[in-house]
Amino acid sequence: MAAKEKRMTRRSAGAKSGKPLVGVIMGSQSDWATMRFAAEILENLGVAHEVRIVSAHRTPKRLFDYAQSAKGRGLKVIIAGAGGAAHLPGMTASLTELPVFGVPVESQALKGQDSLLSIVQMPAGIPVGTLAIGKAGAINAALLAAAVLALNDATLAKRLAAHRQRQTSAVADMPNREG
Ligand code: RP5
Repeated sequence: MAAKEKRMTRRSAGAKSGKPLVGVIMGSQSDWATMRFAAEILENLGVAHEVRIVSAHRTPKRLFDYAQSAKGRGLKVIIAGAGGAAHLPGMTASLTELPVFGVPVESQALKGQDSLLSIVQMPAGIPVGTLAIGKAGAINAALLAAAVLALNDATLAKRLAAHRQRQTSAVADMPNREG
């Protein structure tokens, strides 16, 4: 794929083969500010992943090519983030048998309510696992993708457990009254 298609591939040291297992796609460069949190979590957990801009309405051919080749290329899960009338996750899910997790990106006009409803209200038959709007959704999509992969990867399961443990340990017993 050409550089102009803004491809970014991240290989993680802990991944068995280095081949991407998770595809993180987004409708626009502007979505990166949100979707980078998904990539960050995958990076920290050592999950091999790739990051692409794939717009359902601006680059429909790219979307078809990406989704239809995803399984054959070895991807196991796709995380798709989009804002506005966010048809990207649903269209992606319609073109692949892989599990697709949708992240509603916060739009300016409606604060991501439009994105959320577009992604979550899939008619029966083509599921999209829909996360929260914005950063929390991006983080949780990555954690969910890792949890799916961890079902068949004991090393990753341990990393996920350690991640949770660090999160738990970081919660103080009492609030800092100065903060
Ligand atoms: C969607 O429209 C994208 O997912 C993005 O969230 C939104 C706005 O895109 P830009 O106008 O910033 O490219 O396609």
